[in-house]
Amino acid sequence: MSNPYHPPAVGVLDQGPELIFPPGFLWGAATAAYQIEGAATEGGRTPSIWDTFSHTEGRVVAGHTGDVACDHYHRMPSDVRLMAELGLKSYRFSVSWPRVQPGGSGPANAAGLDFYRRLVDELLGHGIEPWLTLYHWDLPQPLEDAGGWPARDTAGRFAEYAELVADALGDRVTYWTTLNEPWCSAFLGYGSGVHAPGRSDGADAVRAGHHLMLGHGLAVQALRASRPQAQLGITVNLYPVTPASDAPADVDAARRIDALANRFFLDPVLRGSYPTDLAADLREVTDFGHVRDGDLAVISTPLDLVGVNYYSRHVVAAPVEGAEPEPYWRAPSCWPGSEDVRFVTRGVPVTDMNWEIDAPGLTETLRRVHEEYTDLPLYVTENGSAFVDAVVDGQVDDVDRLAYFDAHLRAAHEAINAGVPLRGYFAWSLMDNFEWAWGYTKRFGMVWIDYDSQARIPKSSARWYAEVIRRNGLAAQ
Ligand code: IFM
Repeated sequence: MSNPYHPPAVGVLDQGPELIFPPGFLWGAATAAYQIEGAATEGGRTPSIWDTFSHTEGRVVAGHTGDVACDHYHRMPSDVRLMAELGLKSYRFSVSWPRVQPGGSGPANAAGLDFYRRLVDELLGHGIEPWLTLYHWDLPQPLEDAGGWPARDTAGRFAEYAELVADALGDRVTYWTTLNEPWCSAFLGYGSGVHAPGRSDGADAVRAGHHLMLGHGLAVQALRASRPQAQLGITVNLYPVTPASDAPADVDAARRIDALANRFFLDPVLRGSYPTDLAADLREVTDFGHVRDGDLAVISTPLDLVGVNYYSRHVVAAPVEGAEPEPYWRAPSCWPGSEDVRFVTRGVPVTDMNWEIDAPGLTETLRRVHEEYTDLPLYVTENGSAFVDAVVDGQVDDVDRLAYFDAHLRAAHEAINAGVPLRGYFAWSLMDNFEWAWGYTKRFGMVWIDYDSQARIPKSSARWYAEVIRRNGLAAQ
């Protein structure tokens, strides 16, 4: 039986002078609560790990915090009007756990839920499909104090929180994703410590990854029970991983990084097992004693969709003597058990994050998920780029970002042509925002934010994207 929520993706493409996407393709843009809302202490909200982290000296560039961010909490109605002007069909946002359940336990906070009720009602009133993410990294601080994601109890707490949100918003939200990018929460948060809560222990990172997925599975079960009509999924950040050469040592380095970056999450969620090579690679780090009987059945609870976030490719090689350690997400501590793998820079154009631009990698990634893992509908739940923008005569002409989107949409279209049931695409991000450890120094938005005046200026990419949405496709090249 065809699924009424996901229009068909294959066999309906116009092959004429334009690249036309399937009817009903869900064109959207995404944000996350801590990155845009501000109002950190209003309406009963309590601190999350990102409040603590960003207020700790030396953790975030220039000491930036999300205290005010884009002030979206106060400007939400006009932000939704802007989305409507751009013609967005959907808006992907995240709910702030410490706003709706202060402290991470106990009853819901009516004022917090009310903000999201109003947001959803505004969206629906403008014909924009709300897409709700339950967890985009803002763990309530008391849950971190009790052990954080390395502690099993956090998974159960997450499911309770999911139920509170479902009770309040389940009557008006169809699309739900549980976690955003559990790799980042686990490996940047507990492995390298460059993200909140800033801990650095390989075994904890692996435990965190498992408990995040356990929380995901428990939340899916709770949501399914209370909202049988909801469309449920998870968002994972995936990378094609390519060996720098066909030398066996480079091929093995690529296998190890692929296991940690991709298969660590895809296999449990979509196959109900951990990859056997991963356990062998990690034997010095953990014995996986934290995995209990029944966990993998919970983690692989059936879904309705899979969200893929795509930004770049990893090219890896075996170590060379005396090589310099890599920065940020290439730091060895992000990759427990693969500390000696080297990430190779190919000299291709990069974004302001220094991430290599590799649009074919999106096609490859979507095809892999579909061909190796699942027939479920796929959505690109994030794709985008940071570049240095400037306001000139009141305009922001972000040609590099526009070209990035254009190339990646062509790659997405190619995946559809290859048979991938891709049903939507969400640009990251609707607006410039708090880019985690980089604070406000990196701009990913289609809409410029003036952080002094909070003025919004749609950039060239926003106007271009509005036209893509209007025509449901791109001009042929
Ligand atoms: O800003 C982040 C987002 O929160 C998660 N995915 C990657 C984006 C760019 O780094």
